[in-house]
Amino acid sequence: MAQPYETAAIEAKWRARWEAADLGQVDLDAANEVFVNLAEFPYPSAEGLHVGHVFKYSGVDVLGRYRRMRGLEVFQPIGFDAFGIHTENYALRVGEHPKALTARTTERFGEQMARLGIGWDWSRSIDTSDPRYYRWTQWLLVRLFEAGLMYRQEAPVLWCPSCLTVLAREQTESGGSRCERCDTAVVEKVMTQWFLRITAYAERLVEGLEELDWPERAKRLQRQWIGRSEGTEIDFGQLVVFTTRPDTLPAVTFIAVPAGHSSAGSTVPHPLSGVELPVCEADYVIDSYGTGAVMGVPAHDERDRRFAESVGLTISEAPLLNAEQAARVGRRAVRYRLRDWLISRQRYWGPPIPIVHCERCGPVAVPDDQLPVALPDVDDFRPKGTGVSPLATAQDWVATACPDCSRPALRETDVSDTFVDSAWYFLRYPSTDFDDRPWDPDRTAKVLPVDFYAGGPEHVQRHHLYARFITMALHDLGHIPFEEPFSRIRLGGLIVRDGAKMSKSRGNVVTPDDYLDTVGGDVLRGALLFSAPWEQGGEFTDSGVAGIERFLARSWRTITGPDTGHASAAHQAATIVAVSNAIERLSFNVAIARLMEFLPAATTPEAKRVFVRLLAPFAPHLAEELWELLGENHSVHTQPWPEVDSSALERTTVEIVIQVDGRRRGNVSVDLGDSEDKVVEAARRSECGAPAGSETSRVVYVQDRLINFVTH
Ligand code: ANZ
Ligand code: ZN
Repeated sequence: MAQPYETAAIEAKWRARWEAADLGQVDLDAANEVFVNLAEFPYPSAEGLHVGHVFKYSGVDVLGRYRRMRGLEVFQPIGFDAFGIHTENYALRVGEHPKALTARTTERFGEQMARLGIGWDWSRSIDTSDPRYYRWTQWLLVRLFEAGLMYRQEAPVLWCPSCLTVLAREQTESGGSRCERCDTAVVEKVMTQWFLRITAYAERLVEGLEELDWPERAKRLQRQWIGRSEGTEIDFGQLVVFTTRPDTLPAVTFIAVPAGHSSAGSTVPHPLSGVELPVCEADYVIDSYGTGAVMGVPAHDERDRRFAESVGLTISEAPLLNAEQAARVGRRAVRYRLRDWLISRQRYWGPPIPIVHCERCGPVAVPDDQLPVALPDVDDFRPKGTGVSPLATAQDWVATACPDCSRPALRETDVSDTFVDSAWYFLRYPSTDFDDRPWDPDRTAKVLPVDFYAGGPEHVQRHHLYARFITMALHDLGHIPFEEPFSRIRLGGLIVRDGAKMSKSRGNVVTPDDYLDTVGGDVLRGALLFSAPWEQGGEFTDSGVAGIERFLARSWRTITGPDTGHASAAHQAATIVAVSNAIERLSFNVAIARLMEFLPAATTPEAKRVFVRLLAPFAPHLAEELWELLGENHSVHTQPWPEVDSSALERTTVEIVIQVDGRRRGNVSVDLGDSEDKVVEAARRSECGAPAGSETSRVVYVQDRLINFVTH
């Protein structure tokens, strides 16, 4: 069997065979239990995949292939988040129509993913810019409008003078001052815009986190973003303030309001002393937080002190109220930092918001049987900067009849935010074969929610939050049976090069093509996964690529070589356990290291069959070829995962010490090598007083030894 390992030929051969056999496809109706293994779908807003994508998708694919071999029906769909500002800005830059661009780039992305051997179910792919998809995005908005969860309001909004559109606060950086897409300083404008009432769900969005299997970091980020605050509302005459320090009331010497507030310049009475206090304009008061007015306590609050000193206001050292007195000065109130979600975009490349404006009836939703409201073709799709979308230039399209009274009326010309498209896309995947409904109720109940979601930390405060809100709203409106979309989330780390994030300006960008053409898909995915634990991210180096290249070549030689050795049952069992555990905790680098270490022992027919199956999730093409050369039936990817001979196993569990703020509270027994998340869970289950997520500020985990919950 001494044949050369011809990577390119082998990979092309299996790609074609898998495609013909629809290997990625799962019959959702016939399946018993479906495991939804989901990765965030890409914006096709570049010429091809980034190695960061390759790292993320390869990890998801390893997990999916592994679970399939463990006997689960794994549904692993992919699509394209093609509508929206990301794609449109790229189209503007390269001077191509976004529709033509999307057609080209989605094709490219698909090709690259196939060359990486990523086993998506392409039969259920979606493209958010396809009318067959956005018809249902519009349907969703109509449902929200009917339920009072979508409304139109004049409000100060953030406008990007470069992207020429308003942005959600979530799409700005540096505390709402810069556009996240182009880094231009944003300006405030007062405009009439569409909003989704996410604030109605603020409480549930906080509470629901408790039950989810998400990294603590993701929960913390969402909690911070929602910004729940318990405080007191106190009346100062006609003005109401929100404070978390009612005990400081005696020391209040002024009231601060935002510039332009109607009470600025007047005075209001102190509720205890009756003394008239000045109402001052201060730029640190946020109009939309709390009650929009702050009681100024310069003796106890740093910002108030600086302000009082700068404008010469009195500072009072009056004694604080005790707890009992403080409870009587106002009303308990809960306030949130979260604002309603601004979804209007004065752009071209998105779903037209499905509303008609009638002089007599006001804004009227487009009836379901007239959806989709197709995006009109316009000659010039560039944003105009006039505050209206380029859709307004399509006059024949704008002029329509009111769905209610049939009089002449005008279409809404704004399109909706791209985050609306992605807030529900996972609901569509299982039901792409239905054109008369957004999702089929039975299919949905059987397949969803998503079992595993591979995300990016940059999406926690937006996409993940929006998807949770939309899921809760759809649940309440009776459209789906669950309230949380993603039972388990893990956040992928960043791949860097030369110690730095890849960027054009640094000149350290590597493209997957450079490697796909030379070393092939198996080596590229292996090299990325070997660089670091998936959740941590790591460094992409050419020596890493060379290392995996050597390992796969050695695998080829050993497996196609003579049966000589004598394998140890204990070694084999320990390898199977270690590789399985490492995959479960997404430490693919550790799994590959165990395979490297086991390879020299894979010299008996039995050990070779074990090795090739363990290798299959990582190097799908090579493993398939080796499986065939071993005389086995197609396909290695549908084989059962190797069984562990438990009598051959040595120690695999360890006792972990549980601490709270450094004090020992007990012990818990876990599997050797368990992840932090698993140990956190086990510690909480053990009832030794490990605090809940909301009470934990930080967790310190020393692998296989100790876990410390920090609560302050
Ligand atoms: C008096 C006071 C005294 C306050 C003191 C703090 C310390 P969190 O915890 O984030 O909810 N505040 C209330 N509304 C505000 C607004 N619209 N813009 C800016 N600041 C606002 O913060 C609540 C505290 O932030 C409130 O409690 C209020 O200042 C301020 F020694 O009231 B405090
Ligand atoms: Zn009308």
